[in-house]
Formats: sequence, structure tokens, C-alpha cells
Amino acid sequence: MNILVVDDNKFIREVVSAMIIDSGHIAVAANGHVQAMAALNKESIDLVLMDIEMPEVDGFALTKMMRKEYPQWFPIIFLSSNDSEEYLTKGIDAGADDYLTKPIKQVILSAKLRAMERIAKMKGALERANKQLEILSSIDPLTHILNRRGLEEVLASAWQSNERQVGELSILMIDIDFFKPYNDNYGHPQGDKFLVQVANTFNETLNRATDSLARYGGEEFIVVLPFTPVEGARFKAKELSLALLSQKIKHEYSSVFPYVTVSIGIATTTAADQVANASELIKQADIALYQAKKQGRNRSSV
Ligand code: GH3
Ligand code: MG
Ligand code: MG
Ligand code: MG
Ligand code: MG
Repeated sequence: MNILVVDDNKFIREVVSAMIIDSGHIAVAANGHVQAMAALNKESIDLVLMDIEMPEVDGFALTKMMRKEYPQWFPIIFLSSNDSEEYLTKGIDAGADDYLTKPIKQVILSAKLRAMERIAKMKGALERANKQLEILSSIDPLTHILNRRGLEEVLASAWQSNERQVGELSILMIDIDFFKPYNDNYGHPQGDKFLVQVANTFNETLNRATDSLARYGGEEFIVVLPFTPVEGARFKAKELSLALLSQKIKHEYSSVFPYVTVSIGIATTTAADQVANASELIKQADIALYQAKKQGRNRSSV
């Protein structure tokens, strides 16, 4: 751990720092609130050992200041020569996690550091698990692409940068043609396998880092194309349907083609136009998709 020792007394800073180093940690010393806050800003500090009696800002106030400025928790342990109950209570209430008295013994400090390190590690594991959950909640378990929730996040941020940068933003809504008869005849498990294949094919065909692919519904996909005007979106739609078609996935029950095809609805917005928000854009793509279906499927429509 990187341990910050805050004490106005140079001798104590040195003695405590030596103990920290002996316990296998790294010591960073600060003589008061200015140096302490600067250290927190500059380096990654895992734990703070805090003196109480200091000129200008005392340890209680500095602890409160740290808790206010840094919402990310790190352990703060008071190290004071005052062993009164009042000080201990005040210290814990100011936001500290433990209270030790000076002079401190190496073994005690070392043990307390180990205990805090254990808590900090648990907190780290919890944060990583939360982050993993957050990611998982945006992913479709079947195809491993973004789900509807993931799409909403991606589209919201694409929408925001579109407004700021006055670029153009397009989306494609892709629906598989005659997928119900595909399922009914080849079986649902085969239908699922096919959906995975579609997702993989689309993913491989999308080569811009800014483009995103999501599973919007059962057999509906949405592609978000930032910085892409309508001509680009049309081109991308063509590319995606050709990529799928080139795989020649047999579909004897399709009325348009002996292979699986898709219909695509395209919607584009610019900074100045009439599409009010991201869900409006999806609505327009849905209308365009309906047109493509009505016009005979295996095509795209704006
Ligand atoms: P259209 O050409 O008009 O799109 O006809 P369609 O048969 O594809 O009709 P629709 O778009 O309404 O497709 C709905 C069908 O998609 C119903 C169901 O059989 C299939 N489907 C939806 N979600 C899943 C899924 O998760 N797995 C599988 N295997 N099939 C699904
Ligand atoms: Mg002091
Ligand atoms: Mg559908
Ligand atoms: Mg439909
Ligand atoms: Mg369909």
C-alpha cells in the first residue's frame, strides 16, 4: 500500500514512515493539510495515518475535508497522543476508520495496516464484481452483443456527441425476413444458432470503432452509426445484407429467396433537423423498416 503520513512533527513523520517501510509498504509524508491534499491529488494513496493536533487545519477537519473531496473510500487511521474517549469518538465521527495512540508500536501498526488492507481488498473485489455486473447487464446472453439496455446507453451518448459536434448520426433497424417460418420448420434451437451467426457476421462487417451493434428484440438488430450521413448508412445496410447473403444460409420457407435475407430501415438525423430525440430516431427506423417489408423484403428503405 501507499500510505500517507500526515503529521506536523518531522520526527514522528520519520519514525512512522520507517515503520511503514518495515511493514512492507510505501510511505508518503505530509506536514499538514496542503501537502496532504496535494499528495492525494498526485499519487494513488491507499491509506492515511492522520495526526490530530496540527496548526491551521487539525486532523478532524482534514479528515472531513478528505471525505468530502474524495467519494472513493480509503482507510483513514488517527494516530494521536491524546487517548481520550472524546477524541476517539470525534475522530471516528469525522470519518476515520480507526484510532491509535502515540507512541505506536511497530507490531500494532503493522497489524492494523494488515486489517485495513484486507478491507480495502474486499472493497476492490466488490467494485470489480459490480463493474462486471454492469457490463453483463448490457449484454445479450445469446449473441454476446449489446442488448436493448446497452443500446440505449450507446445511442444516448452518440446522440449527445452528435448534438455537440454537429455531425450526422444514422441507425439501421434490421429484421430477418420470414423468421417465423424458419423457426417453425428448422426448430427454435436452430433459429437461435442462426441469430448468433447473424450477430457474428454483422460484427465482422462493422469495422469502425464508433459503430455499435445491438440485439433490439428477438430477431431485430439495431446498428448505431455515428458520423454517418444517409448515403453512408445506405451503403452500410447494403454491406451488411450482402455479408449475410454471401453465407447462403438455406431458407426453403422464405417467399423472397431460398436463403435467409433481411430487411433494413434507415433513419438519419442531423443537428438541425426535426428528429427530437433518440427514441424518435428508432421510431423512424421502424417506419422505414415497415416500408422495406411492404416493398417486398430483402432491401433497405429510408
Ligand atoms: P417478416 O419477414 O415480416 O419479418 O416475418 P417474420 O416471420 O420474421 O416475422 P417477425 O419479424 O414478426 O418475426 C418474429 C419471429 O421471430 C417469431 C419467432 O419465431 C422469431 N424469434 C423471435 N425471437 C427469437 C429468438 O430469440 N430465438 C428464435 N429462435 N426465434 C426468435
Ligand atoms: Mg501534531
Ligand atoms: Mg421482427
Ligand atoms: Mg415484424
Ligand atoms: Mg422478421
